[in-house]
Amino acid sequence: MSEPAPSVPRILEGKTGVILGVANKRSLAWGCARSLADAGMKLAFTYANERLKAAVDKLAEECPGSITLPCDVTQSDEVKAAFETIGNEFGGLDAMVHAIAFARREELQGNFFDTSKEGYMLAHEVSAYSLTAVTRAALPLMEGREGSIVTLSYLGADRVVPNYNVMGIAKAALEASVRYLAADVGPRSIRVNAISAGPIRTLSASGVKDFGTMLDRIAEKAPLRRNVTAEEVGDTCLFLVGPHSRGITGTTIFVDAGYHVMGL
Ligand code: 1JT
Repeated sequence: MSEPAPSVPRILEGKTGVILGVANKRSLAWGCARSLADAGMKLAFTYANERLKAAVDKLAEECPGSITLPCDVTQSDEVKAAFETIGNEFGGLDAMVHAIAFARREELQGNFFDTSKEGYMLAHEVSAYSLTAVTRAALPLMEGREGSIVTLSYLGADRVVPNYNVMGIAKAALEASVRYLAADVGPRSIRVNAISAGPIRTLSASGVKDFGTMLDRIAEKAPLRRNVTAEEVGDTCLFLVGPHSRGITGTTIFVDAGYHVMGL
């Protein structure tokens, strides 16, 4: 059963949003969904394939008025259909949270120079290009509503993090996309930002070797001397979606206990 909803200000009452990338309760996408739903937002959840449907359906039950729908972001017809359904069900969109990334496990270890062309292309298609594809699809639904788009990144976009490899290149492309998209859609009063999250134990991270050791090293070095949680990422997402961030677009905000400011 779900915990009783914390009493937070319902600043997103009457607003609608779509969350792409929930896989399970630990997903950063779920942290974002919880924060937005607790603030009163009505949500649509997308899942990439039938294997994920049951889990997403179950989590969506915890969010009143929410819907779930299939959307493999590599299939333009599925993207089109998903946003058509959202338009019909919700009549418009105030927010979109893009929390999708993929790379083959063999590309997240060893030398970056061994990345295959196919592995490179796949990581970029799913993790970077998809933001542009779904932004284009969401635009007609956000017209005249001061929409906000949020995506998730990682420090590996800016620095060499051993083993992050092709995902670092894809996240750099994602963060550059955030800037170009922000410039494109800003004149329509739509904002686009990224959250660069510290590492968190999620399904994606479960395949990464020595992930636990990495979390411990980060907790020792970070100014706050700890790792971050999906709830903390979710609350920054709430800030970026809500009116308090109305002057912010095109940027990447770190939610990493301060780790990125350290030189050694
Ligand atoms: C993907 C995966 C994207 C893991 C990810 C990710 N963004 C952050 N992580 C966690 C992570 C992973 C590595 C790392 C540091 C953090 C898994 C595949 C799907 C895309 O390197 C030190 C490898």
